[in-house]
Amino acid sequence: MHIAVVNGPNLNLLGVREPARYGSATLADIEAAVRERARALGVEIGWLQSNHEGALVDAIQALRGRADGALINAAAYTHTSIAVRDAVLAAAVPFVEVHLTNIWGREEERRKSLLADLAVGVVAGFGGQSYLLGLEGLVGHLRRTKASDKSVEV
Ligand code: CA2
Repeated sequence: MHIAVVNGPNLNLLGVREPARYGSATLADIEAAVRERARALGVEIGWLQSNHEGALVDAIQALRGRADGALINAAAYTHTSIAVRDAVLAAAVPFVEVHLTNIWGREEERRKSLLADLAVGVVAGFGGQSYLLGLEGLVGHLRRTKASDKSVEV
């Protein structure tokens, strides 16, 4: 099973700036923890971070038929990008939306997500652990739904 992890703008600054809000873990620390949990779950991980909306759109489009599922933290594009939403719709890959912070407890402009209604689920507010919780939830969901797909394949 292949899971793609897609990270949006400024997440490359984690651990370097604003540790009081986003924690002291770097994105590389979170990646290492996700890869370790993925090994334990027996799934493969692809990892991407970009500060560019078009690069994220390209990467999300390319998931179609290649990834079984995705974890997406589109960062600020979560709240603004219809282009990222359209790419997620086109990719048609089950995904969990993850956030380090509880976006509904923050400023008004961060309280809406243009992706959440398309997601299998959303995990927000647990720092880097949101990614691990999202991964476990997503893999469980995919294993349950793939198992039920097989039961109708006769
Ligand atoms: O809580 C999250 O995961 C966010 O997606 C993080 C985004 C923010 O724009 C979203 O509203 C919620 C920010 C990514 C990291 O931005 C940094 C900015 C300065 C220093 C360090 C990180």
